[in-house]
Amino acid sequence: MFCVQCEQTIQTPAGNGCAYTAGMCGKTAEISDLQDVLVYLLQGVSAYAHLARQYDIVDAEVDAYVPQAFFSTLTNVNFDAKRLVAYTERAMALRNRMKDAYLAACTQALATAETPLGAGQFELSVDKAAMLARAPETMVNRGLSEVGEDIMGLRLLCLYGLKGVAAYLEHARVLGQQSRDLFGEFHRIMARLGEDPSEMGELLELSMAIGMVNYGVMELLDRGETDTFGHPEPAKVNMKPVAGKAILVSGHDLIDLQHILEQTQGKGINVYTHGEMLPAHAYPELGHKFPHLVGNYGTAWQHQQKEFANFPGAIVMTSNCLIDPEPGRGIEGYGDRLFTRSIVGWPGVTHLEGEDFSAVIDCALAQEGFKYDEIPHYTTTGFARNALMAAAPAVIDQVKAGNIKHFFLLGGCDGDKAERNYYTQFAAQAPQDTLILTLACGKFKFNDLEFGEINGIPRFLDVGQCNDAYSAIQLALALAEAFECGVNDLPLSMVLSWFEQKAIAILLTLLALGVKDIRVGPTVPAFLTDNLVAALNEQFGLRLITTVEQDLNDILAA
Ligand code: FS2
Ligand code: SF4
Repeated sequence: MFCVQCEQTIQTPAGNGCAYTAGMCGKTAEISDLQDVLVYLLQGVSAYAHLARQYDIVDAEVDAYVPQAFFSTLTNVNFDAKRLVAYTERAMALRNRMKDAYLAACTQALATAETPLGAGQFELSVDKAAMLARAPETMVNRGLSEVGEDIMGLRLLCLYGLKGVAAYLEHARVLGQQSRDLFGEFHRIMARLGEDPSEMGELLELSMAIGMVNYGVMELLDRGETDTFGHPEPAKVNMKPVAGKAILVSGHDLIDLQHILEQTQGKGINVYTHGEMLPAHAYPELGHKFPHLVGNYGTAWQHQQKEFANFPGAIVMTSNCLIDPEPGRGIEGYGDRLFTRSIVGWPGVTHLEGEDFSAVIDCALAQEGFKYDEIPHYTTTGFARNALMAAAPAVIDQVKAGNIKHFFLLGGCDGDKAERNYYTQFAAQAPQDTLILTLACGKFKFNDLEFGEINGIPRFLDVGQCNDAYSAIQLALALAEAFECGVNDLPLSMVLSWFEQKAIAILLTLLALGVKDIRVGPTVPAFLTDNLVAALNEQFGLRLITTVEQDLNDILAA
């Protein structure tokens, strides 16, 4: 196995990456190897999907399938060998279908068919043993000794960034939003990565193309969410439980939450959000419509083993981040109360397809539920695009009057490392005449603090999930227009926290849009070499966080 895609990857002086019997996330060597074979084969599917587009052959099932199956290999998504083998079988069938369609079109046009290099030529009789036997040739760091660490680092930046794009393509697809052009660009890049490109210039171009395709996909997803559930309106969310039977919904797929809310109406069950689902409270067709969506339970993903063990009801994981539901170490397992959806999987945990959540409801009714109300504690969420635009004129007035001096976007993932307390301290120490925008699960590091207001404008603005980076970008563009300057000239600083591959995709989007001087933490991605970090610093001003005091001083002095 070799995997270096997330922030908690193993780092040693001898080399970075999870490379032995299991990763820090609990992914075994077997699962990692199966995922490598799946990804390589998917690159081959994209190779033929890309070639077939020359003849205007577009297969909607292939367009949907490649990102969906690729998403299953993202950190903390799918640990189930059986399902990974099944995804690979399907990928092989679709690769052959695309190849046949392309070859037939070439024959008809009397043209010579191209043979894609690398992944496009991969043949496999799909079963687990055969996949494991072929895994070494598909490992994500294949060819390292020929190309060196800098080129490998750029390949991995592209591969992992594109994996984040795949996740957002799938989230948009389940809301009925698909784009032929964006799928086409996705296949082009996926196919090229399967050919193991080795030129630094080309890989840098590909990374910027990934950033731009991700911008389009986040826009698509924003449309899917706002068309389906309305535009978020800021909502106060109780972060403490109330008495009664309970269902907890985690992950990013709002449509699952809607189904659950509809099907639990009048059944005496309270529904709670968890982690990245928190912003759902702000959507008119979710939080505003269903009073039995009573609040949020718990914090970010890395605390789920304790929080889920103590949750006296059923738990639904709609997307990442999932970790072992039978942890031991004195923590009671909850695998029998856990349900996975979409591409999420854990062996032995019930996986639900379709729109019927009666198994979840039955499970919740059989559990004890919360015995009493805890004293409420609130956070506010829902400052997405429309709410931010509505507030923009007042914000601009306060900037002009000198009452708002700076904006911080303190967004991204949460995680286990103690160094992540930087983000709590940064939020707490940001001067009173500054606004803090946040998004994604990193907000749980500070969304229980009191920030107050500046002349009626809340100092703390929770924009939403990670993909709502799209909303934050729209605000930055609107402010730049209002002040007749570039985004980089605004008193706006981005201090991001990364954990998994969606954060890589968003970072590439910001870089591709020309945003400079972004700070990232708690560490630099382990696949980026010192040379690459230096190059990104030179070109984009990208830098690692230092101390809160130093960074605040530097930012505010600039
Ligand atoms: Fe948090 Fe995990 Fe949103 Fe990430 S719940 S680290 O997937 O995408 O952020
Ligand atoms: Fe290691 Fe992260 Fe890969 Fe898991 S996802 S194996 S922790 S690098």
